[in-house]
Amino acid sequence: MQTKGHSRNFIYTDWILIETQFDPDQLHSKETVFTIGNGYLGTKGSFEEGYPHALPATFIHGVYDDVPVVYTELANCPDWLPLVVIVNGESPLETLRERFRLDQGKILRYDRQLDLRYGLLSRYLRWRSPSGKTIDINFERFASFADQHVLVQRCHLTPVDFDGVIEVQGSINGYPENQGFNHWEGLDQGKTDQGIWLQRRTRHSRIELGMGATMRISGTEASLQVSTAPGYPTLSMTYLAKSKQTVTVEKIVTVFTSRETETPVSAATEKLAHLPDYATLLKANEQAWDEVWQQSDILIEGDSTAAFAVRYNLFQLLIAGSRHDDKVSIPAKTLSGFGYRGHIFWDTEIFMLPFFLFTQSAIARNLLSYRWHTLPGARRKASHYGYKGAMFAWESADTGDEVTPRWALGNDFYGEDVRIWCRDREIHINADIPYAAWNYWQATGDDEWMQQRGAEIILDAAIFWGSRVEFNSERQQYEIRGVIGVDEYHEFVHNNAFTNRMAQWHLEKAIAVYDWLAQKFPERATELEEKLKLTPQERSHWQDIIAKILFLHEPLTELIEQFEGFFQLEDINLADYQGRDRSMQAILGIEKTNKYQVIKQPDILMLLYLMRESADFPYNEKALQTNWDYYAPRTDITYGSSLGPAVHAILASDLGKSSEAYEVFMQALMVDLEDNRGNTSDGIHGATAGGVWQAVIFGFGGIQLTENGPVANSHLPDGWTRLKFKLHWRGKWHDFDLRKGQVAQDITRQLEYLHLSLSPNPPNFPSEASEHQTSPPASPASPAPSSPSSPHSPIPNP
Ligand code: IFM
Repeated sequence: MQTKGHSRNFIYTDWILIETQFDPDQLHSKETVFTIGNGYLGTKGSFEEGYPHALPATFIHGVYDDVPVVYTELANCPDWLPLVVIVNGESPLETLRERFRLDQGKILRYDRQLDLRYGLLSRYLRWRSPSGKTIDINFERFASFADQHVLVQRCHLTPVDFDGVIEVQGSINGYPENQGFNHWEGLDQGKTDQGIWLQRRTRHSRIELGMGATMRISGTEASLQVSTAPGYPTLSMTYLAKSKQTVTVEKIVTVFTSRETETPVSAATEKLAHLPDYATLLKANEQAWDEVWQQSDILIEGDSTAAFAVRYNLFQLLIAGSRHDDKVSIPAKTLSGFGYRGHIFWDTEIFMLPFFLFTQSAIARNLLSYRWHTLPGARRKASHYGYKGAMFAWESADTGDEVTPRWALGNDFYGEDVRIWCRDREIHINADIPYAAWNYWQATGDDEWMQQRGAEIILDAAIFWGSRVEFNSERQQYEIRGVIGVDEYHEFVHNNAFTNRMAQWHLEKAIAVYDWLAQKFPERATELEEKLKLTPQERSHWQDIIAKILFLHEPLTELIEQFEGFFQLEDINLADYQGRDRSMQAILGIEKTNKYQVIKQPDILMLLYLMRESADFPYNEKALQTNWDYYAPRTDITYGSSLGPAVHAILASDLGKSSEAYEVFMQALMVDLEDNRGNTSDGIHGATAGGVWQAVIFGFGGIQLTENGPVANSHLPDGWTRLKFKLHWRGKWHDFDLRKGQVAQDITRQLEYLHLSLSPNPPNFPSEASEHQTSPPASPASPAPSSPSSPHSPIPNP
């Protein structure tokens, strides 16, 4: 294994993250960093033997349960990790029983490794017990990528300087906690020929879970005992250990819930009874990962930190994306933490989805189908607020009903509670989801999905806008008042440019989709017209809104006002606050922040990014430069939202500001590996991970989507000598192998190139082909012809 790089906390090779020292102060953030998973569940990197204050957690997609204040949360599931090693004296009768634990005795070697290639987490330890017995212990675990219901652990034990009795206890802990709250009630437990099982049920949502476990030992004879302590079934193996002789213990766990089968316990025990051996399980897991990396990997040469860390971010997305269930989506903190309670935000569609869309489109389809399944909740929300159509939840969970907490509790006895307004006002999500659905269709040509599901999402969410806008008769324009834009530092604003333009874009696409449906699938069009009460009057209302929605922009300079009155707010020079370690909102307080021109995360710049390929208002070269110059210095990029840096990296890269682009890119890239926002313990920053992929592909790779497929006009950061990846686009794989110095940095040509025509015509291209196209590595992109009659326009945005 060749060491390639290191950071403050780790060293790593191309694929392996290595931690060589255990620091109890970083217990919780490291539990997040070493999360493993398989798209069905995620398990934090807690230790097999436990640790004081550890927060082991396994989250299974869709297993939500009620909880006060935040309505519902992903329930931490029974813990499959416990694997305890007890070193006894010379004989079983001896009373000195020393349990291996890191907070006692002496750690002589510590080495924790996460192998991204196969999702394998291992630890190599040499431990001296308080009484002086030394033992080498090597733990290994993976959540099978080949069979999502199978979880595997292995432990090699080698006494260094003693003979004696060793006991290994493997358990299932049926008392997992969500920060002090236990969601589970015990139903039953028992043993079979293969091992133990546990049956639990969530208290409110009544989701049943069945878990089974078996243990095997090799290298010695052992006696097996089964203990059925209530809620904590345990298998114990005891054997006589010899100095320098290695014994291997395997523990294999199976898990099902009533979301997949009516009889989770039988499914778990049945699978346990037919398990192949460890080597076969491992091989199947490796093959499954090989296939995925084959499509999703990014190779970077010349920058070992980026090379590893990009893969790390992709790994975290891959283990979070559900491959077999289209009723779930990826929470903001993936399946790796308690933060945001497993709720789903726009983070998924706008930040994470493009990675899946272009490399694992079946997962992208599942993610979007989740929104289709949750339309009933979105309709209930709209009707609750007095609107029509579907109003997607700002925070969504199993049903699609709004689950953003109304209040955040004050930090101390006398602190004021804070009203959270996003649930009521952060409505841009209603265009963000259709934006993603449209892009999925454009990139895949999946007409089947569009007519069955996508169209209903796009049309019903458009109906919402029709009822949400207000006509200002003085101005003779439509307005959207009382919103929170992407920039959450301003909590009650009128005519936020992002919201207004995205709503307008959405209505344009809704009309295009309706026309396409009426032409290609008239029965489905009629069905939806009836179901959604979609009348010709409604559609002409949309046209009227498209023509007359207010957009505050200065045509001469192309400067866009973030919302009405933004330019009248007090200005701020963020350089005056240099050396701070908190967000501007934390420094100024909520009320005061509202009064300043300080922005939590790119808002206008986010809009320009999303519109960059539409060649449509407001995107153009001058607009990008002008608005960057105005808004970038006013954005709290380091301490505001973690969603910001990747977006800035892409735009800075477009503008030829390569060192600035790289600097903010690194902030995004290392957000969890370096815990640079101090909240990695809450879980992986899923949106940032998705933003990292977009920054590499669309920023540094300079990928633009043309009629002839994706084309690169790369601007690789200093030091990067090679960038290699592939994209799946309209039925074909496109391989890119970009080398430094071979592509001219020509911002003018690049921006001209973005001005592709936008036509409302639906796509019309072959839906599946396996042809591979290798892009010429050295050729700068040549401007694509923009033909208004092209059946492939409009080009989707990344
Ligand atoms: O969705 C984001 C939002 O844009 C900024 N605050 C955190 C949310 C969840 O990541």
